[in-house]
Amino acid sequence: MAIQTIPTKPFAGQRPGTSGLRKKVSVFTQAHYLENFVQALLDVLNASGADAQALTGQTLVLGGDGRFYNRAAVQIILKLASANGVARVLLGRGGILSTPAVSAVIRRRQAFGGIVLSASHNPGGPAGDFGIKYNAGNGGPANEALTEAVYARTQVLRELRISDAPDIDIDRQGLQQFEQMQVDVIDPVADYAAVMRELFDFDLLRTMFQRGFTVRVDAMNAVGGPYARAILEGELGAPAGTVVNAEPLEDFGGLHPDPNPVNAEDLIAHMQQLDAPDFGAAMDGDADRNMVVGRNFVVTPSDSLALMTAHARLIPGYKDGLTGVARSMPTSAAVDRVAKALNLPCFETPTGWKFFGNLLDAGRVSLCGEESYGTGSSHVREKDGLWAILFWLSLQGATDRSVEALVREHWRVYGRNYYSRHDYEGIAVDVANVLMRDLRAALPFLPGRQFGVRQLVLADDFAYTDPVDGSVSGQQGIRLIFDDGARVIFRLSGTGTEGATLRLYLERFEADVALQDEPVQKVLAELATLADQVAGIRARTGMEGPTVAT
Ligand code: G16
Repeated sequence: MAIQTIPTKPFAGQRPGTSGLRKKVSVFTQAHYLENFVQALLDVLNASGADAQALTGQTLVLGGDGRFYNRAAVQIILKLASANGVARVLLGRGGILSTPAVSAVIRRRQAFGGIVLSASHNPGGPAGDFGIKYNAGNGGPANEALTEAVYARTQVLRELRISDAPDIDIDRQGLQQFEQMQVDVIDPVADYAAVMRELFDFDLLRTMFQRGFTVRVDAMNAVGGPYARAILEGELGAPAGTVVNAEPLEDFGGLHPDPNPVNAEDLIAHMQQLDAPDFGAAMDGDADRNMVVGRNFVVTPSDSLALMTAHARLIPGYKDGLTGVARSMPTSAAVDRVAKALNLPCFETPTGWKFFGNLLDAGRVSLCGEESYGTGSSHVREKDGLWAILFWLSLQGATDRSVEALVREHWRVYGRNYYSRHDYEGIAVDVANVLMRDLRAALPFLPGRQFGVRQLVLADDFAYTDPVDGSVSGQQGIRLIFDDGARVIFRLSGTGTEGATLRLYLERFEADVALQDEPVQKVLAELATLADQVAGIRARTGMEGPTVAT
């Protein structure tokens, strides 16, 4: 066994997107593709600046969502890590760790950082997607400075340092020696479950299940299954079968593990039946996203964040109140209304969980959320699907009210932010870029224009100055804001792997309780037409409407 130095050539396009590097499996399995990216990452971490420690001699956490290529990628990364001076790797058994679990393990064990193997909600299998991202010592996604440095390194990389040691047994828990590096194969659930026990009243949840409260959690054949089973069925006494699609499969059993009403239609159908469970929820590929569903009632992620903020004090982990809240810019402003009423600071960040990291580290926010079915808190530095499920269960236990009753009461008090996201997928990249370029060029001429009953009061390209480190991120989405508070936002997705996806976010506020029960798409149709009028989506893409509306 020896450390080899192997020549390599840079690949174009290894720039991480909204959340790490995501590509088709066929791209990742090209000779040296994964190796190059990981070598670049390790080089950057080993060259950390004067005030930062280098990786050599440190501990890294490693695990993924179990999708196709996960197991092979783990072996490759171990060989690179050992040859690049890593002292110890904490590896989830079977190569499995959910994204929030990686964050929990990094934090609890004070690791240097961690590598997550996941393309999140993107489909898996040999024809699907694979992904890799790095989380720093705070447990959160690497910031843009680091991801850019890794990208720059990939462009000049000429050599790999890699061990030729044989594969290790990743299914055997415990310590194994790998060259001069130790690999500690750990239970993927234990650290995460310990964090959940600190936040929630498990006795209350146990009592709910004893009294016959029924739940259906759809893990979508992805990594959330083992976590939900261990905690809900194992510890809290929910009946077996509460968690469905609970076995992580390499191709997610053909499901698209994105917990929204379109892709989790089976859950929606179950929650519409007469004998539906009291509560339903789904998680995505790496278990950081969640969708909350009551009986015949779907909660939008933006509303979920607003309700969590309003009721946080009912949950033991947040009983002393929140320091502040944050949402991504395209997320509805429902939470802003709660924050105002509770006199809490409320931050608006660009899309991407990484932008919450500084605010959480500085103690300026305790809860954060995004329209893309993500909610989380300061307990880790990632969004967290099962945490959100336990939060909503606890909320129902503490108030003895159903999901629907809680949301309707919320709308009555704060008003309803009607909200929808329209995705136009698979657009030619140049068409999408020209659309955004033309929109940007039109921005100066839009304010003051009348669109039906509304006047446009602000048109800009969202830019964010991080209040903690002062870094500036520009071109984060085009916002059209109207005099009645309605918003239309245009962004290109940073997580897709084929062509471009245009995301159109529509929002309108309704204070009148009598008007809060209208079909969402009907209420927002006028804004969708207006968006098309301004951006020429149909004419440019040739598409009659969005491929997915959630
Ligand atoms: C990632 C990011 C989220 C973001 C989402 C959608 O989620 O972590 O912050 O909201 O992508 O991003 P985009 O609109 O650019 O596609 P995940 O669950 O895919 O890691």
